[in-house]
Amino acid sequence: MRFIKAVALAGTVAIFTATSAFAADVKIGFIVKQPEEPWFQDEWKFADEAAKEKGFTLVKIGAQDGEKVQSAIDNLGAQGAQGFIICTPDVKLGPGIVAKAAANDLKLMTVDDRLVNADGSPIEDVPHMGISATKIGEAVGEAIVAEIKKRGWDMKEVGAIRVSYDQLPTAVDRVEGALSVLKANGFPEANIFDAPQAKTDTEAALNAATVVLNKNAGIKKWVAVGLNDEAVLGAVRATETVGIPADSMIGIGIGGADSAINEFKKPSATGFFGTVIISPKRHGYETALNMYEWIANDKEPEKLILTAGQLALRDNYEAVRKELGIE
Ligand code: FCA
Repeated sequence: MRFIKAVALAGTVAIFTATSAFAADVKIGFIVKQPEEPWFQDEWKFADEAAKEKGFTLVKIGAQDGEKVQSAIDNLGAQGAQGFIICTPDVKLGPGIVAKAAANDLKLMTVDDRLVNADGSPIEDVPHMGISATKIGEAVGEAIVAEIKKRGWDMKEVGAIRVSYDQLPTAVDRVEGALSVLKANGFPEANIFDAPQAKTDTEAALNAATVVLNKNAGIKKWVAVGLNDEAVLGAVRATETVGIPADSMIGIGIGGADSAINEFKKPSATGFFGTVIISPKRHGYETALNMYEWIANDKEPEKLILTAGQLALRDNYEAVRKELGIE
């Protein structure tokens, strides 16, 4: 009896050691297209939490173009990683990324921006976590319409800046979601102006929105939509530059990371009226955890997870963040 107990105990210890040794061997890459953007820093922060919790190594890499993506994947392969999560700088790199991952024997998941095939259709085989873009866009549109009504504006006199990045499907879904609600509420289509940004950051959006404002100097009241907070912030900065006061602008972003929070912290309100907060915790922690489970326990992640968002304004963003567990 004593012998059996001893053997059982030794077995337990052996299994325990084997599992923890294995966790330490797991290496997961987390590649993002814009490492300087607060959203991606938050994703990394929450992915780090998963790494700490499970005991695996997380390798964070910024890759702003296709070449950097290729070398990042090769690098992960050479380091002995088993898988990676990526938000690609260009969704059209899809087939190339899939091939590179396979060549390096790396499991692949995507986050935020879904890879597409040569014909533009999504690569459905690669597990993806994105935001429910149309719905979140609609929430932006509803909040803008509510504020237009509250301010008693005549929609015929209002212009809408559509800060656009149409090569990215989730960006199209987000802005079209917002604009569909505006149009359904009587916003004239002729007052919607496209401001194509060269990159998904504030500076590019500022440049694009400035062109629209200068071309339509007769319009004195504006609203703005875009794929993220940076896009809308660019439009807000553009209105400030041309002298449109804060109370004549309603910009609502998507994100809720520091870009938006810093704006809400300013002593007086700007044209950045609100944001739909999305969850970097789900996109960072959960994707990293799912990848770990795939590698360590052969548990395949769901092919498609779409996360929700919640509107936050200057006066309630702290409560909303707390509610979402991202404080
Ligand atoms: C895209 C945008 C990011 C963020 C993310 C969820 O990647 O570029 O700003 O909104 O989707």
